Amino acid sequence: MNPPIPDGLPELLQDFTVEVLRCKPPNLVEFAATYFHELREKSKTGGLCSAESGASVAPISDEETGENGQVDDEEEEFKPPPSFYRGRRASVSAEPFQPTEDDVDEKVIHQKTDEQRERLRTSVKNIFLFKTLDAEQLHEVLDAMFERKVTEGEHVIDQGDDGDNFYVVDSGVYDILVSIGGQEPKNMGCYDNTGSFGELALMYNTPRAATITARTDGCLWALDRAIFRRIVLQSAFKKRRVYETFLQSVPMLQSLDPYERMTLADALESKKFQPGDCIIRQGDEADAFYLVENGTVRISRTDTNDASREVELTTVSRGGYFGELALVTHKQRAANVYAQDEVTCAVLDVSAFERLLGPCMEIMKRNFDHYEQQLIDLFGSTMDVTDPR
Ligand code: 1OR
Repeated sequence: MNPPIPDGLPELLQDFTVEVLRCKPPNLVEFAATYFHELREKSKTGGLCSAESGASVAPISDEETGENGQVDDEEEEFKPPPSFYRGRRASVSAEPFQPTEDDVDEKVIHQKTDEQRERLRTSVKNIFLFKTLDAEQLHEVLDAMFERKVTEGEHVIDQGDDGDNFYVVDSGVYDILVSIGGQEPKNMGCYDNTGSFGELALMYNTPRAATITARTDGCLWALDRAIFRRIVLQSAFKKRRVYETFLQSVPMLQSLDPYERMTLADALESKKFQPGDCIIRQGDEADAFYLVENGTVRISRTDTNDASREVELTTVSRGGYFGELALVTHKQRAANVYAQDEVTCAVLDVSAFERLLGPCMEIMKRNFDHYEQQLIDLFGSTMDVTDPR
């Protein structure tokens, strides 16, 4: 006699299989571990499952977004993504973010020498979370930041602790260690003389989601929690919210960790195009990567046999991307891209593309063979797809 099949097993395996087929994860074991871990968390908290496990997250509704795609409701309670309920005190971490909760109006000024101010200006140049600040806000933030010297081996942040400061790296190398489900912390990467960290606990009122240790002596710029929340938080948070939802739906980005998708959201900028606008011109230098948020673009290439003629190659709609080829190959633009109707793209500049989309490089490169084949089909030649002429 066959042993009885436990209740729920077929459904459990079926759901998991559907997610595997939907997400096509590069590492099945890693995906399974995360999927079942999050399923357990979900059953404990009764909460949502994040895109990391591939489980669906409701798309942002029209009522939630205004004309420019921003979240309208100022008083909305922002909940942290479930993947960050990983600290020691997971139950405490579910406290939602209240935008006005710890407002402080006083200006805080930490005096700095000219040399310090100059170093600080350089360090914050590429901090995505500061991109949404106007000149006055940025000035206030820079005034409020203070220097923190760090020695090799020092723990700047411990996973599970309460959040006090947001940090911008001035110098030094800092390891990111994450313990999932109480297991030994794993090294997830590092900040090498650049970047920022410590925003999650301040944004979502959650315990620290990672441990950050100094691999070398170094120097950080710290911003106090209350000032971070008053000046940086609202606009940055809204940007994350709007893009996170969109980014979860982009198939090419499925291999990114939810945290990596958030950082990507910080770096994106929306650009609108009118029907017929040329977004990319064949032969131009490449400076950005585009994800289609709304509308459709058409891609064409100058006919190799008749330079006055353009041959249609393909169209790309919401969730698709373009502009990666020249960035990856460091060559000129290989095709023209036009807005077919009203188009909104989320645009990533070249340095952010290189920093943030490394994990998706293989997926993009796989497409290059497809481009090559398309050109052979259209022009009958085996020319290099990366040749713009
Ligand atoms: P925090 O306030 O939680 C620790 O304090 C900081 O480490 C955190 O904010 C982030 O700024 C930073 N997952 C969570 N936090 C991370 C991660 C991370 N990387 C850096 N931090 N992951 C690594 C992604 C490459 C995902 C791990 C599963």
